[in-house]
Formats: sequence, C-alpha cells, structure tokens
Amino acid sequence: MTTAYLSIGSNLGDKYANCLKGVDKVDALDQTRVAAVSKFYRTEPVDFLDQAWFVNGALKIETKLEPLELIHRLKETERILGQMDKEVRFGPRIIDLDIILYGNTVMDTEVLTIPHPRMHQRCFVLKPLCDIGADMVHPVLGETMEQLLKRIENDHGQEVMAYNKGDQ
Ligand code: PH2
Ligand code: MG
Ligand code: MG
Repeated sequence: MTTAYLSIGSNLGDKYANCLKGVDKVDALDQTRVAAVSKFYRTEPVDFLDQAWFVNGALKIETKLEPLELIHRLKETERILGQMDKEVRFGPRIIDLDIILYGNTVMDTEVLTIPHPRMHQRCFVLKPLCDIGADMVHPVLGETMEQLLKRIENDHGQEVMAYNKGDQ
C-alpha cells in the first residue's frame, strides 16, 4: 500500500456535487480507499483566467495501484463523470483529478510527473492539502506543504475561500 495525495476540482455545473461524486468514485476504485478528505474551497482560476471560479479539495488515499495505473483509472473516472477531453489547456472542467504526491516517488514521464510539477505554485492545491497533510515533505523541494503554502499564500490572483454549502 502506498499513501498518495490527489487534488480534485470542478468549475462546471454543480461544482461541489461533482467533487463529492469524484471522492466516491475514487473510493470505489480497485485496491484503493480514501483515507481523508480535506475541506473544500472556492478558488480563483489560475493559468487560464477567463473561466469560472473552481471548487477544489484534496484527498489522501491508500492504494496498491502503481502511479501509471492510478492516473489511467483517474482519467477513466473523469470521463465517467462527464469530463470530455479538454479543448483548452487549463480550461473549464466538470471534474479534474490530479496526482499530487505518491509516497516519496519522483518520476517524470510524458504522461505523468510526480510530484505534480505546479503544485508548489498553487494555493488551490496546497491549501486543502494542508488540511490533511501539512507536515508532509515535498520529496524534491524538501519543504513541508505548510512551508510551501506560506511562500505563496498572499500572492495576487490566487484567492482561496472556504466553501459554504450552497455556494456556486
Ligand atoms: N485547474 C487548472 C487550471 N486552473 N484554477 C483553480 N483555481 N483550480 C483548479 O483546479 C485549476 C485552476 C488545470 O487543471
Ligand atoms: Mg489540474
Ligand atoms: Mg488533470
């Protein structure tokens, strides 16, 4: 069993409901269980700015799936939940499931890079991650999730607010 951390997000349709469905689908994957779920947040879009705010969260999972197997199953889950193959890089999506950390694995292939190559620049990833693993150390950068978040949490254009039930 390996402990891995996933980021989950949606900015189309009922965003929060989409995220909850995503959590259930991940928990239902073979040889995988969800061990912890962060709080959820309303987050300002980054990278591709002309799109709706997101709802984002993070999951801690225990899995026997290898990283490449896991990413394939997550992509399959995205399709089941209605995510079409993306037309716009970083653009709107019903559901996005990304592998952020997979144990202490460091890998860089065409299909998958672990740790996620932009995680340390993104409040919408680090803020929820800190709810469930603030003391985890980034295997390349050598800093905890909490330290990484501190570096960027006051950056412009990265607003992250608590999600309240009923928010869209
Ligand atoms: N995902 C992206 C691009 N930009 N911005 C926010 N706030 N949340 C996301 O999940 C997100 C994003 C590409 O995956
Ligand atoms: Mg993503
Ligand atoms: Mg993705």
